[in-house]
Amino acid sequence: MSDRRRFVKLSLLTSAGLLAGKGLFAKSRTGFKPAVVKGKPVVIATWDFGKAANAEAWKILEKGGRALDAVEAGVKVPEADPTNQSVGLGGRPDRDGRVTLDACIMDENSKCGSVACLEHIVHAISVARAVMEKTPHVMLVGDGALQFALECGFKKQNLLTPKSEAEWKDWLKEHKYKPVKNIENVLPGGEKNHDTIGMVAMDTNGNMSGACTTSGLSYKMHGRVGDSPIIGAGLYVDNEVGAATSTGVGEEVIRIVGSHLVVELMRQGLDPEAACKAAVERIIARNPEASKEVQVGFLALNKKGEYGAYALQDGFSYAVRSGSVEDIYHSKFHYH
Ligand code: SD4
Repeated sequence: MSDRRRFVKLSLLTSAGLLAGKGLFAKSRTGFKPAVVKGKPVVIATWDFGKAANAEAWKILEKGGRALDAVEAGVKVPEADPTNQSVGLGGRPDRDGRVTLDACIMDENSKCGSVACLEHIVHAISVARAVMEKTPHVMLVGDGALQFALECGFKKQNLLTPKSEAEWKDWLKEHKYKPVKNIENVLPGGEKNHDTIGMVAMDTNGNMSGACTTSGLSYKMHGRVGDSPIIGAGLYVDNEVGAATSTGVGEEVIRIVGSHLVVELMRQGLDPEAACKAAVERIIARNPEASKEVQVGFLALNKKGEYGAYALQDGFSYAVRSGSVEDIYHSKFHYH
């Protein structure tokens, strides 16, 4: 997994070479500096699997469709993928063996919807959108979220795949059944045990939306909710300024209301990467020792179509799709 993430590719499409000559791209051999593409439409998403999600979102954006529809369609790709063990179907369960999903969505009018600790429904993001569009509320949790989803016609199904179930049973053998700080961050063998898809987009009309969906930290306590469904923490969109999303250990993100912070920093004039970096530094300043042990990554897009990311640790990647770029980049990070 980490090797794959270290794999950095900066293969811009053919026109990119010409554009680079004109200084439109900040081209870098390492790939650490993202190409700056001003313009719309554009969609960015967390991790390598964001690339396939962006491709789905792009089908809507390139036809002039709405960013809200694009981000929902985009994140449904990893939600439906049983091999992705951090989102939707096939997500790793909590300590009780229950797959509980967190998701939220936000549009250009600051309308938003969210579900937390939702079981048995693959497309948590679509339930979140239904909360936004069909109820007077922003957030539904647990049984109430499930009840609402079923009333809306979503299909109930078992989200625990045989692979995730077998791994959970193995995990139970070696781990004490109690919360231990940071045990959630790394699986036996050193593999990181969590990811999330956070996606933000700007459509041809210049409107921005975002979506974030996850099964959360693996083997979390039952009922634990992370940053991903919390508007302002895992996702924030301000159509005047920009949008941001996060991945990593949600508790750290919630403490600084991370995505909202990134957007506010962009409002004050920081570019997306600088805003993400400042948010990461806020986490470090709050608790320098704890910040060494966890991963958090932020990803942001501003109204000009510029994007950037920053993470606590090495390994965070993000995918970009625009009229001239379809690629995966390696985020800069603090701890070397
Ligand atoms: C959470 N932020 O539940 C999510 C998990 C995640 O990379 O993003 N992991 O805390």
